[in-house]
Amino acid sequence: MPRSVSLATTIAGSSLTSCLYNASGPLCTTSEELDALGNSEAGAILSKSATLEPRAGNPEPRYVETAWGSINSMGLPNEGYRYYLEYARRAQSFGKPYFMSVSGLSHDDNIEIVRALAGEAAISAIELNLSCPNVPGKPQTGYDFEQSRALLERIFEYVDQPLGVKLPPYFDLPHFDMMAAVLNDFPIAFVTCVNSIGNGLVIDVQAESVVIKPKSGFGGIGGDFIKPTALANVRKFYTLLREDIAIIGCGGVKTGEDAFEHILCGASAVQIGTQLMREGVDCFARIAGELSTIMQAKGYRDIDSFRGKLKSLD
Ligand code: RRO
Repeated sequence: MPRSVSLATTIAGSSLTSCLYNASGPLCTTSEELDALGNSEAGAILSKSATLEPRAGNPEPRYVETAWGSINSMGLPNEGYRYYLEYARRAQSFGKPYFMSVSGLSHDDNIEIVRALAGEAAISAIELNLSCPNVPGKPQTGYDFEQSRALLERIFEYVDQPLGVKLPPYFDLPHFDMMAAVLNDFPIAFVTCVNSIGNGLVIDVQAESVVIKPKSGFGGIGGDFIKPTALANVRKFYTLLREDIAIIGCGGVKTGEDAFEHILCGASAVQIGTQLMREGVDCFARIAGELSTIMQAKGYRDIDSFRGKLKSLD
């Protein structure tokens, strides 16, 4: 990385030496995977969305890579929140923030988990997942504005650490306004835009079949196709939310140029999902190098020099 360039950022009061880290989901479920993130150039460690109790998740095959990205219906496989709480102490040795993703199966579960995490200083922040598309029978909370408000009202009675939310992608402009009106009423530290585009379908023409087993083949779409949607969501929430709410971009980031685009739209940090699955933790150093080269060529010394400064044509 060119010396004159800094990729440092601050999220929820925590300093990150690199604005690039993992999306919750790929390669962050076991302590070995979390250690690998700790030893990599990722700016933070974010754990797999945790439920109250451990879950095996949906039947396999449940993740398939395609030429353009991925489809998944993992179904929230995770070790249960106690495991990720316990891991927080070990995470400290890496000298970078440790964020915990929480995705209780009910409002009560989410409350119970955030109450249990209270007082644990080694958890730098909580990313509350309002957007898992893959648990049969459980709608995505983020698409129900009243439910989102009701959950946040209860969560903020109990939560101790700074809290952000992981949102599903929105596609209709009034929906951005409606969700922003909810979020602006709470002391939210950050929003992560976006989760996978829910319930897509990938087909194997040779076999005349779907490619993943759960939910008749329907699953969350990640990768190249979701970048324009992710950028739109980052941009919209950057313009609609209070200034103190950081935006974290997630969706379609394979290169330094992709990360640059997210930051230009307003992202203070950028998460990597499908590409992390494909390439492993070396993606963080590679993308950091590419982003630094772009910044140096443009004369930007840090990400605040261009964050949010996307130009319009009018
Ligand atoms: O585990 C999953 O199936 C999953 C989750 Br929790 C999520 O938030 N997003 C996604 O694409 N898959």
